[in-house]
Amino acid sequence: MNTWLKLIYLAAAVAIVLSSCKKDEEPDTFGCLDVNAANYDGSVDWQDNSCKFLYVTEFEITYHEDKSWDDLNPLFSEADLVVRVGLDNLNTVKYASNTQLDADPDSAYGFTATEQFQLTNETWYWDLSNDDMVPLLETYDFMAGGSFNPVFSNNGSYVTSMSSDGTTQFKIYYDIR
Ligand SMILES: [Ca+2]
Ligand SMILES: [Ca+2]
Repeated sequence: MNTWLKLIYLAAAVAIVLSSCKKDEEPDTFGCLDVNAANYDGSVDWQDNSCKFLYVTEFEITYHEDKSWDDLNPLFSEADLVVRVGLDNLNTVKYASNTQLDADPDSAYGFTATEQFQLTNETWYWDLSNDDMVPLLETYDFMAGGSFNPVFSNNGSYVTSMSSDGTTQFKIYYDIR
């Protein structure tokens, strides 16, 4: 090998060592690399145990179309609300509420979560229906529905989702832990 070639190899080797040294001098950063977490940070180097997740505590439904929902039951024609929440276009239901009888179109109705399940970073679905409480006089009717990403739109305590037809507001309250 001639001298020039040796010098070039030497220079290249020195450059590689210097650049790797420089890289190693940057301090490693630690944080949460789980995309389902409220404190996800894709810029950190290493996962630590700081991840905090969203756990649902309460659901709230407000507003629906003010009309006679149970036409054949004139004494109780107000809607009887049932809320469902889940994944996969509601093919997987994670929560279904008790029935709120004869609901007022402008009042807010809260439902405590029976299980505080984790809200993951994906599209969640909800819908609101008018329950069929009286046989023959009432039918089960879809009223409104929508979708949301709880992690993407999280504000620290709840997510608000308007129904796709704009009539109904749905809120999910959660704890971060
Ligand atoms: Ca009714
Ligand atoms: Ca009904």
